[in-house]
Amino acid sequence: MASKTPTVVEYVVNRLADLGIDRVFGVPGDYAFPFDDAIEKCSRLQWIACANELNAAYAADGYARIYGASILSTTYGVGELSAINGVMGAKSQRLPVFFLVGSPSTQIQRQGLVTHHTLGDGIFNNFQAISASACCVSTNLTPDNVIDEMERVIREALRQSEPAYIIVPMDLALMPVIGNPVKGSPLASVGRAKSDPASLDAALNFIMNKVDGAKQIVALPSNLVASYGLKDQFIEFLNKSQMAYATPPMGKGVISESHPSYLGVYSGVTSTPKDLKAVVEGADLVLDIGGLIPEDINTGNWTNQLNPDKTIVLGDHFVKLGGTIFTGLALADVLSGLTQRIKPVGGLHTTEKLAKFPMVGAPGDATCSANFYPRLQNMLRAGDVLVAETGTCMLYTTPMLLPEGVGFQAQALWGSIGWATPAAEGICMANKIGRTIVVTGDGSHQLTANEIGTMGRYGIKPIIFVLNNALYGVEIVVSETGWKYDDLAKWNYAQIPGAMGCSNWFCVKVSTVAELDAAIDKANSYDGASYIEVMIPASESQPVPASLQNHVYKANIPTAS
Ligand SMILES: Cc1ncc(C[n+]2csc(CCOP(=O)(O)OP(=O)(O)O)c2C)c(N)n1
Ligand SMILES: [Mg+2]
Repeated sequence: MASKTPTVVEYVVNRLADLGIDRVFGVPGDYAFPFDDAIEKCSRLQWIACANELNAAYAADGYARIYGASILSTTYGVGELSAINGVMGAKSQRLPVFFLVGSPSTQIQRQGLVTHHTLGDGIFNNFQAISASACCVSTNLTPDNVIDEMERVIREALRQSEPAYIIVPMDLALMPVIGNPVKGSPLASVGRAKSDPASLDAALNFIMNKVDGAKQIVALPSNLVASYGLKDQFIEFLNKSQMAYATPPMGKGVISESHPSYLGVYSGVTSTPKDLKAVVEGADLVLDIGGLIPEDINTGNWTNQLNPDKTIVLGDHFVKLGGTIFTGLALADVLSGLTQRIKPVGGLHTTEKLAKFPMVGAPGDATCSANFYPRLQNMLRAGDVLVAETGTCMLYTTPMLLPEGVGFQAQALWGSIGWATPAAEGICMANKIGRTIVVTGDGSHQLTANEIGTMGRYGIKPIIFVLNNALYGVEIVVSETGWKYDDLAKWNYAQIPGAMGCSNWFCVKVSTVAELDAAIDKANSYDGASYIEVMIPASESQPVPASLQNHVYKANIPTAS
């Protein structure tokens, strides 16, 4: 017996499930009920009921970082606009998030009826323009375009590695599709971009010519290597070439930090180890793999001084050195072409090595950053993903040497506080091999802490460290002390999971090193989620010198002399 023709929404969710995505993060709503129902009925997808749409978008961001793509579902207007900050963050990180939105029916639209979740102006496409601006591709689905459109949207989202906006009105959503449904394949076996063969050959010859003429070469892999699913391919390239490599902060965790060719974290004057800046910038040739983002945090406040005449950018669909540019290329093809052709190249070394943080702190000492981060580092093991929130914790985790097999996720470019807690939910659900360990400041956590209830509901087991300094501490570091707007409401953090219905969570507040050690021991052996509130002295947060702040803000107004 022929199977029933799927409706538009059934087709969409099943076509996306073909990619191997197994969760949908969202908040239901009336215009989106057709999507919500189709998702709940799809046996390959689990609906994750997030506390709000922003959390859902962050969770989808986290899931996509590990699996390679994800699904987010919201209602029209109020839902999608709440999600938009998180979807923009996913775009900045180059993550394919399929953003599903249900809208008022075309019957309502054609009659010009004024409905809820609109501005009362009879206009039904004004939010679409906003949501679509966070995506690289968007589509309005109908029964007769859905099959072609889904192929186009999936291909484009994966080709550009960015979110895709998919909207369908309630009435059309429930009509059967017209045409022959497509059965897709899992993400790992889907081809992404393709290269023009002649351009690829020319680019590879060009790069190899420069490589052969150089004695000291260093590679700088960016997070795009991870977004395009090229981690293993890059490791193959390293093993064959034995090329030295360093990661910019945004590339941290993409590639192993215990590989013999690993040099450290390259970010201008804030590079670790210190002499890495001179080593990278003194090399005959730099291979910038993925395209280093010249953003302030990623470059030690723009103190990177890479010589553009010695830096080949293996970018997103191009290769470039100075004015020589090859286009029509896929990064995957360039990397595999180089791996085939390259021979071992000369090594490059720093005098210092990226080392483990010294273990400091006597049992009776009060907890502080100096004794917390070595302990966090010490507990990491292969398979873990460390998720670091924007704030003071980024300053400590970026130079932290990660053991083999430990991933690292942060939102350095977009930098929207509150990201880490829901993102960790998505990461935890996609990370089937190890633990998800979150470190967040208290201020950031206050934005999205309600996602803890969702974590408890679905039984995931993250380890969460909330650093309680009762302050937006990093704001003081980059500004001044004394502003009341940096003081936080004093929450009893360790009570949050219990209040949110998380049963069997290990929750504790620690204020001494002995308590911290005991809490970490327990979390390491506990078969359940752990939530550890760590007291950090507010006095640690002190402003950096005015000269550095002027450099960071570029706000040094010249005075007439
Ligand atoms: C959505 C958003 N709002 C505001 C900011 C500005 N901001 C950046 S860091 C920060 C404070 C973070 O404080 P906390 O999480 O407590 O970390 P701490 O530095 O105290 O450890 C704020 C408010 C931001 N980056 N994103
Ligand atoms: Mg704080």
